Amino acid sequence: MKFNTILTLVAATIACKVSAECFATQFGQPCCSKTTDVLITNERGTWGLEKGVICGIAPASTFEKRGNGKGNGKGNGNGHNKNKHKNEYWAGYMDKVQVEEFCPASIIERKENITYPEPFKVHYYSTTTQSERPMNIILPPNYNPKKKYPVFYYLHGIFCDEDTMLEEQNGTVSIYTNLVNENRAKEMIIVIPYQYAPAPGTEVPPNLDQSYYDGYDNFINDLINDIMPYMAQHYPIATGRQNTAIGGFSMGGRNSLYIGYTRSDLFGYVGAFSPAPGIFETTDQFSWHKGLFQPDKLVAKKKPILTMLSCGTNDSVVVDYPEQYHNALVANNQKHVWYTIDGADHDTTAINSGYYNFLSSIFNILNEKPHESSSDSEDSSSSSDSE
Ligand code: FER
Repeated sequence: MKFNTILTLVAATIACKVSAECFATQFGQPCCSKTTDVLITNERGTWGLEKGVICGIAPASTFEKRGNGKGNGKGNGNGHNKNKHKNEYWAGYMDKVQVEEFCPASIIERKENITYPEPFKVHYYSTTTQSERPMNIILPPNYNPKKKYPVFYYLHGIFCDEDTMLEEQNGTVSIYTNLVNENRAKEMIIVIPYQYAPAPGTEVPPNLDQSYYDGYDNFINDLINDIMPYMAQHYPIATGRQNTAIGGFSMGGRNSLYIGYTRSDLFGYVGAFSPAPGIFETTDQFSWHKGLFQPDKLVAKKKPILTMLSCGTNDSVVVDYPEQYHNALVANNQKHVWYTIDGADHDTTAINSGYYNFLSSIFNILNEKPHESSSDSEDSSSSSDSE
């Protein structure tokens, strides 16, 4: 990514460690070795923070095990989810996700016998920035304006723009189309906006400073108040959180978590691939971040149908921040899928992997029979809601 070329980065190790036994280890967390400062208390116990990782201080005296929240590991079994009540329909969805650590080369490469959709750029007026703004759209292969399609908002990294995710090596068009061709992803509209959306009068040159991150933090308003209404007005989109996904790489992953968990009423699927620092207040190797949630407030009002977090084990840019988010979700009893990509840095391998696993899991595809055609639309997604 451009980020790598702009900065000299200090390599750091990812803290994917296993620790000595205590109550915390059953939740995939280490025990605190020194600290007794309480970060969060929940029904599992009291938790502290050591070297950026949530650790267990003491178990709750009356602990009641819940049926979820384990959230770590690759491929979460294959529980069969019978559609009982509307509110429970999605309950086991995340258990059906089968993560594949690396996106296969055969899914990244373009094939001669397949027609790939051509992304195109539109401009919309943003009341948030009070300016015309660009965004790219990918319509499904065999697009039929009489159908209705779910929408995936895909967010780029820092110092990038609406074109970056369309660079061929990122696989945005090829992975999507190859998966649809194999009936392994639903037909959807993919929207790739420009994420730097400063409030009028607050624009600053790109830099590693909170004054610049503010323009990214404000993107939530541009997306919800300007882009989503634009999409509803101009394209045949299926509405509702069960038809709306948000995901992205690095700065885009951070914002997907932020937006998805702030507006869980609007987004049912959240993908954070190598998410950047800034969800919680912190100072990383580059700068101070004001934080978007208190650690114990990273909680969705409506349970996500799927939250997926990933990162390379050798990520030298966001280092262990993705793992911290995973830890916070565990501590907050927020079910999610978390996996690491062995040896990957802050790079295309990590992007391809996150995108591949997310695309092949969203919009209820895991409840469809294998090889069933996924392109039928009016009910290309269930009308049920998750809460
Ligand atoms: C940071 C480190 C990395 C940061 C952002 C990033 C907001 C994002 C990297 C990327 O998008 O590739 O401290 O601050």
